[in-house]
This record gives sequence, structure tokens and C-alpha cells, in this order.
Amino acid sequence: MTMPRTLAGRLIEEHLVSGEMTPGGEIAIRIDQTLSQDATGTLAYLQFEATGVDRVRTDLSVSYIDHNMLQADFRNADDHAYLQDVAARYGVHFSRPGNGICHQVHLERFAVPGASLLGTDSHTPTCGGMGSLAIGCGGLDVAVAMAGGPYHMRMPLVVGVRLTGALSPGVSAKDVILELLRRLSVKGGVGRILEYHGPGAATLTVPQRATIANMGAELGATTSLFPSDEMTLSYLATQGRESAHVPLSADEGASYDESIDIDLSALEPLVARPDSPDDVVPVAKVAGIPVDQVAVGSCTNSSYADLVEVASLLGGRTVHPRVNMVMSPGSRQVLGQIARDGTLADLVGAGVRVLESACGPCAGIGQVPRHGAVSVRSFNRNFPGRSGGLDNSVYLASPAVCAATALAGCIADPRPLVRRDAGVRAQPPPETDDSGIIPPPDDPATVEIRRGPNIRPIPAGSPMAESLGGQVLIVLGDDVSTDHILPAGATTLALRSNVPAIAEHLFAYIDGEFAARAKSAGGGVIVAGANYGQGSSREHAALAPAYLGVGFVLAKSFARIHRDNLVNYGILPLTFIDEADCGTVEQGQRLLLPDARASIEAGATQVTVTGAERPIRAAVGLSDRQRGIMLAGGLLRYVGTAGA
Ligand code: MIC
Ligand code: SF4
Repeated sequence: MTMPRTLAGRLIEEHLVSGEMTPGGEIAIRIDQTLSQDATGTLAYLQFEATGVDRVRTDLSVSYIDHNMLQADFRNADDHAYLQDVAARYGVHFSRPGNGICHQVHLERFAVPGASLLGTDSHTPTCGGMGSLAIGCGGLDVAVAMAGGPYHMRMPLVVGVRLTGALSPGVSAKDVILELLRRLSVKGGVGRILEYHGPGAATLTVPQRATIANMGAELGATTSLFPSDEMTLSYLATQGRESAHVPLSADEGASYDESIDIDLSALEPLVARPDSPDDVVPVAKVAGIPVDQVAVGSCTNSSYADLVEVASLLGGRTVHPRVNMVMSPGSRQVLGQIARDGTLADLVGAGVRVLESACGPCAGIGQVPRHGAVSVRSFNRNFPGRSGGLDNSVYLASPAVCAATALAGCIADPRPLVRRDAGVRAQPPPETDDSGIIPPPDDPATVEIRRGPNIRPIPAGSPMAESLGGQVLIVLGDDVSTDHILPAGATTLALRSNVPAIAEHLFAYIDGEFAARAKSAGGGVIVAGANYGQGSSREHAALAPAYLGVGFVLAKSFARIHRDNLVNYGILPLTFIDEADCGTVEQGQRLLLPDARASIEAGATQVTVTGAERPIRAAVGLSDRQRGIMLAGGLLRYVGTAGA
């Protein structure tokens, strides 16, 4: 008799290409769909071109333009033109600027229950709300998947999150995931898939599930997954895609590696305080703090139902004079829906500033608030500097809390505003809009690819040296995010296709001298605490240090995507075996790994780093394949020599 399987276990098994499904072991899975966005996409497609494959080998690949839309100069538009041409040339659907945020549009128009989806963005698990096995990673891994290669990862633990009860009025799906962040922290999901089940899960709509799955990224989870059920079918029906529906759930009696219970009825509105998504408190604890900016949108909370709820809570009143309130609809389709049913007019009438369907202020791309501002956002991240200014205090909350706050001028509980007769629609009206999606042409050979001057070749890696090491360039604490390593925001986004230029911005908010120091030292070493590289999938946070000659990063632990990106670009991730050693390392010391190459070739699981107060034992933790990648000098060289 076969063992009852969790839904995650079943979907992984159905896509398994190699490896044993033992937690922690390396597995490879077949990828059905990929998505990319412009900020990470140019690198991904440059790398795809380098594979020499003449057409993507997935069932579906979509290239979205949603991040860098300001077009402050020619560089963004050059990236857009390159991405449009390369999509046409290689058989990729192209989602035009203005069509919406990749995760929202993918959920609406393309996500399929049971399919695997790999995306060049950390919030790709949003489509787990649809029952898709959706995983975020660096662009190079997606390039390999588009070329027909499988995706390699460590088999995660499967955590069953059993939901009971139902959300009370004024309490949102956002509060479910904030509650999990409160309980588990930004490290709590690392090496895990969160699988939601139970009677409470059945009460949630697909957009609500997508909000929860989206922000599982902030837990560090590999992905989050909901069953595909009647709710999924009714959502797909609104998208004219009923035929994509397959019922999916865990087998009866399936057992989870770990279990969590949440009673939805017991939840209250929650808020994450600055500067981390896991610093979560009940709204009552921060109520009354004066607020300068309220922003609703992002891939977490920009669905039709979210925006209708905001309009309903604003209820014909005007936002407080102190507050600048902005709203970005998740997709052109959502914008069309709220335009047609009058919601947009209500929002505009309330004094809300309407932005394009794009990421916008979520990653500091416009709408940077005033010096010292307090901003309350329906977004997913509030790491320092992400709003575009280091001196802002950013709180994360549901669209309902955002609406109540905008009216009050200070952080406020939405529950007193909820009207019984509000009649907020659970699902969007059945109107679809694919006018912003350009399918690939039948005759791609004739497509000429426009490459602007800012699109620079990716620096080639080189095979791993006999020894690694050098000056300790920086010593960092716990939970350093990729926003700390390589800031988001309009300035750096324009440089995403230009590695030498973007490398100048490494650690800009923490240590403005980093790039200069690394250059004058001819490279070196980074030392960090736990969960190094959490957050965004931007591989520039690995590629730029590699470009400046960083040979290894020694940390207490790593976030999944960043660790893989380091390996993919030939930087050796090492972990302290005795975490106390971390405190003995000082900036400016010279750390050395004398027989690095020989140790990796020999399959060493531990190495000794010299040069600090005392020798440091460090764990290597690479799979055989990753050793091959390290020795070759990065994934692209490895694929060229050993095959994916
Ligand atoms: C983010 O939310 O930080 C981003 C910007 O979407 C990133 C991708 C990137 O840096 O381009 C992510 O989440 O992976
Ligand atoms: Fe865009 Fe923000 Fe979502 Fe990243 S988290 S994809 S920047 S909306």
C-alpha cells in the first residue's frame, strides 16, 4: 500500500527527475512554466541566450515588465525593448509595461493547479494560492529551466498549516500570514514548504490564498501551497479558464513533518513594525501613530477584492489631510474591473492617488516619502531603505488597516468602519483582459533583438582557484537582506543589466565605502550572521560581489535563494560550525582557505579557515552538483561543460 501523500509531496513526486525525497537531500524537478520580470529578466535572458538553445522548452514562459517603469532615461526602455524582442525570438509570452505585476497577472491568466512554476522573483510562490508548485530563484536557474533543464533544490520539510474557523469582518488574509511571521520569524520557513489545509482554508478565496502564499517568502519558505478546490474552480471561472481546474488536496491521512494550527476566527488585525516583516503586533499596540503615507498595492494585496474593500471602508469620505495615499492595481485587468464598477471613481473621489499597475513604491520605485516619514503599506517587505529613504518608518498591514489609517491620519483598527451592508465581492467579476499580453510569433527567426548600450555582457566567471580568501571586507549581523546587500530603488534598478555599474552600490546603505575597499583590496571575504541574503531573488547580490572578487562568504546560515545564487556565480558559501567564532572575526583581517579547490574536489564537508584570532571550522554543505558548479566557476560554465 502506498503511503498517503501531502499535496506538496505529491506534486514534487509528479515532477521528480532525480534524487530521493528525503528532507535536506538534493532533488531535481521538471519545470512546466517559468516567469520573469524586468529587473531580473535581462540577466536571465542574456544567460538563456548563452545556452545556445533556440526556443524555450517549457510548456509556457512569460516575461513581465512590471518593476522598472519610471523610464527616467533611456535605460529602462532599452531593457523593455530587449526583453520584448528576446521573448519573441525564443518563444516567450511578453506582458507589456502597464499590464500588471507578474504574480497577479500570472495568477489571473496563466497559473495552473498542479503545474510547476519557476520564477526569477522571490514572490513567485504567490501562485501556490492556486495549487501550483511555484518557486522563486535566481535568473540563472530560470534560464536553465527555459533551456529544458530541471530545477535543483533541497527536499524541504512539509509543514501542515491547519486553518479552522473563518475570518471576522475587518480581519484579512494578510493577518493570517502576519500571524505566522509573528510566530515563526523571517527564518522560520527556511527549508520548508507551508501546506495549508483544513476547513478554514476552504473559506478563503484564491486572491486571499495568494496573499498568504505570497508572503510565505518573508518566512524564507521554499514555497506555500493551497489545495485546488471549489474556490479554485470558481476563481478560474471568473478568468474563463475552468478547463485548467483539477481538484488537488493531500491524501486522506497524510502526515506532515511539522504542524501549525490557526483559528481564523481568533485573529485580529496585525501590523509589522519597522524594519522587519516579522516584528508583528496587534494594530491596537501601534494605533494612534501619526502617518504621512499610505500605500495599497504590490503583489501581496492588489487584487480586485482588496481594492473594493479599501473603497468600501473609505465609504465616500476623504483621506486625512496629512496622508498621501497611493494605490496601484495589481493588473490592467483589475484596473479595468474597478474602472467599470465605479470603485475607481470612489477611490479617486476619496483623494487616493492612482498609480500604474506595477510594483512602484513597494521596491522604492517612485513615491519615496518625505524625510522621516511614517508609511503604512499593504506590501510585504519593510527592510531599511526599501522605501527609497533610510529614515522612513515603514509598517506593513492589510488593505483594511491601510484604509482605516488613511482616514484617521494615524494607524487605526478597521473593524469599527466595517459596514454590515458593505457586500464586498469575494471574487472578481468575470471580465478578462489579455490586451497587454503578446504571444510569441510563429516565425521567430526574423526577430531582431534590440540591445541598448546599457545592456552589457555578463562578466564571465573563471574556474575555482587553488586557494580562496583575502581581506574581510565587511562583518554583518543576522537577517541581512538582499535589500541591504544591493538596494532596491529606481537608481540601482536602471543598472540591472550593467554589472560593473551596479557593483558600485553594494552595501550602499550600510557601508558606502564597500565597493572602493573591495576594489583596492582586489576582492576578499564577507562575514555575516544568520539568514544571510533573505528576501529578494536578485542575483546581482551575488554577481556583483563575484565581480569585485569576493571568493567566499562565511555566515551563521543562509537564505535559500541567495545561497544558490552565490554558488551559481562561483562564490563559496561557508557556515560557521561554532557560531561563537563569528564574533572573533574583524573587518580588515585576512581570512584564507588555502586548499580550497582540492577540498571541494575531494568532497570535504568541513574546512578550516585561517587568519582570525583562532582557526575557524566551517561547513561546506554543497551537493555533488554544486561542487561541480563551484569548480567550473559558476552554473553557466558548468552547464556548458557538464550539462544541466
Ligand atoms: C523584491 O520584491 O525585492 C523584488 C524587487 O521583486 C525582487 C526581485 C528583484 O530584486 O528584482 C524579489 O522579490 O525577488
Ligand atoms: Fe514587485 Fe514588490 Fe512584489 Fe517585488 S514584492 S514583485 S517589488 S510588488
